[in-house]
Amino acid sequence: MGSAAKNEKLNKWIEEIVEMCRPDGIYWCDGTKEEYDRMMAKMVEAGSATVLVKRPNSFLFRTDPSDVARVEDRTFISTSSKDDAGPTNNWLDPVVLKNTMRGLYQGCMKGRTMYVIPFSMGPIGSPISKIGVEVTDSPYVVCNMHMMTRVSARIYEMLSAGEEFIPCLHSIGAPLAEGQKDALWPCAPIENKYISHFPEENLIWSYGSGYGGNALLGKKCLALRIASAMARREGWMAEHMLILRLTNPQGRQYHIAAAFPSACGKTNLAMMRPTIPGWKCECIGDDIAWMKIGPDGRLHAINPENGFFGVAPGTSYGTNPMAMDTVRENVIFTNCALTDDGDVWWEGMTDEVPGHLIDWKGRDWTPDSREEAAHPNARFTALASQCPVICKDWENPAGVPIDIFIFGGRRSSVVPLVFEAFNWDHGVFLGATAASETTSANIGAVGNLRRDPFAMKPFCGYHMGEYFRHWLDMGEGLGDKAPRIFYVNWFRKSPEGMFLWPGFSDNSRVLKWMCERIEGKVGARKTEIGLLPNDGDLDLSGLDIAPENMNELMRIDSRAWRAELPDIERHFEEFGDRLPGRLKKQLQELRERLG
Ligand code: O2Y
Ligand code: MN
Repeated sequence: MGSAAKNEKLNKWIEEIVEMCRPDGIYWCDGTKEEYDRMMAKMVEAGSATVLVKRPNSFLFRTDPSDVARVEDRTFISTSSKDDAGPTNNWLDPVVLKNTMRGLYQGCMKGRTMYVIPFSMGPIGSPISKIGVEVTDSPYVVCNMHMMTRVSARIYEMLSAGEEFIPCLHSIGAPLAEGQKDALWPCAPIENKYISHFPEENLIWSYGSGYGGNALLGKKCLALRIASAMARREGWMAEHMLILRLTNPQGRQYHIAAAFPSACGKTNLAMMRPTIPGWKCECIGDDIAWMKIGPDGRLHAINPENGFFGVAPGTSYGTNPMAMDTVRENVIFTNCALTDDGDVWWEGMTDEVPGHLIDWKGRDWTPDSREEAAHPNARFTALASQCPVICKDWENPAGVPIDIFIFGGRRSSVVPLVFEAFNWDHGVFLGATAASETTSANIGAVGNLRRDPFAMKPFCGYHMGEYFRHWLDMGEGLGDKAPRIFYVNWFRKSPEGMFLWPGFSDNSRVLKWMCERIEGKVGARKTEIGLLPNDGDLDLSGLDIAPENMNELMRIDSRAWRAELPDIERHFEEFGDRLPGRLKKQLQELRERLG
């Protein structure tokens, strides 16, 4: 077996995988455009990719209907002790899980090529970055990894020089017998899908799915689940957060990192164009932030990713023009509908609905069809560098200094538009109790309240109680250089069920208030739940919003907040004795303030 790197651990690992998975051949990726083009051409020839004649160098894939999203039920944090995975994770004993998975991996790459993908999460060589090597039998994964991570032959040189790496094993779990015709989207049945993490040895094993977060292992698996466990051990932070830079008319820059559960508009906020005159917003990342305390004592963040794996439905020139411009060319679309003239379409993309489409399942579709044309979790994969508002510092190896953390969720009532935490511990309490109402685009029955601490429930690679403690510890390390913490809710509704706040570009008004709080330019009124804007301090100029709607947006209903307490108590009880006493104290203080 030839190898592209002189690294004993890598080569031994690859040998073991070859022995177990039995691929027909091995291909060592180099991340070049030529490699991408060649692999994409093969997939077009095989019929699994469709060329989009209307979008230069862009392709459409349709997955198997059973393989359309992350599979949380099949995602495991496998630590020696169950307690270390905590109550928010599925756990299996590592010996048992590895045994089961070895059985599945046996011969699973027969009839296929095994690709070795060397990649960096974060700019190659940044002190905050990490190297991974993904082994996969899916050419779709290779092409997506080219965009979502930095795939490069330079990584082989770093590995040859002894650099550490995180091994990520992936198989779609669909071996081909001699002469067997391949499926357009081969994958394994749901009961054989496993997305497994072994945080004690920084190892990822994924089997059976070719989709998104299950298969592009640099993203949720490495950059969040494994990285969060590493970050705790090493004293940094791996968070499910967008990063943006806001610049005021005087040129002062503010860096904001915001955590929202899936389906709350993170990509839209990350690429927002402010409505307030003179303010500028630039995108650094839309999903993940890695943060370390720098030599200046401040928290510096990088976006470890190289691209966007964004939800297509609902994205339009109205909701996110910058995303629309990002996906004009060089894009991989997955599970979108195909137009008759060779473009993609999805629900919410245009006001006018095309008269005929091929839907995400490959069937004729008209507006009379009963099902949606694009899958609700249809995606675009595009390079971050193609975003018109990408920040010039988005690849700065030192990262950007974070001024503001924002938490939030989708709440049709109770939670006001914006408030500030009293202090770090209170901010951690807000993150730890963050909740969102479920929509058709995410988990559970529509309208259920789901506690999703720090938007990390599906992504924390260890016990969530310890994760809260880590946040408290980081606050101690940062002292008076810690970012200020805010909580927002863009989704409050009137009693008639109408959204009260316009959202999107007008969210810049809320961000401006946060920046002015930092500068000490505006005060705030102390309430039971936190610090709220004083009347007149939120810049509403040019916005046609009825005063009664503003009042409702900012209203604090103490009774409704008191009614939240039992749910927060139940939520905290889940973490048992691993729940930090300082968070119990925060809950007690909230209880007392509410009276
Ligand atoms: O369903 C998937 O595999 C993708 S999930 C995803 C993709 C990009 C950014 N965030 C998410 C998420 O679920 O938070
Ligand atoms: Mn996400």
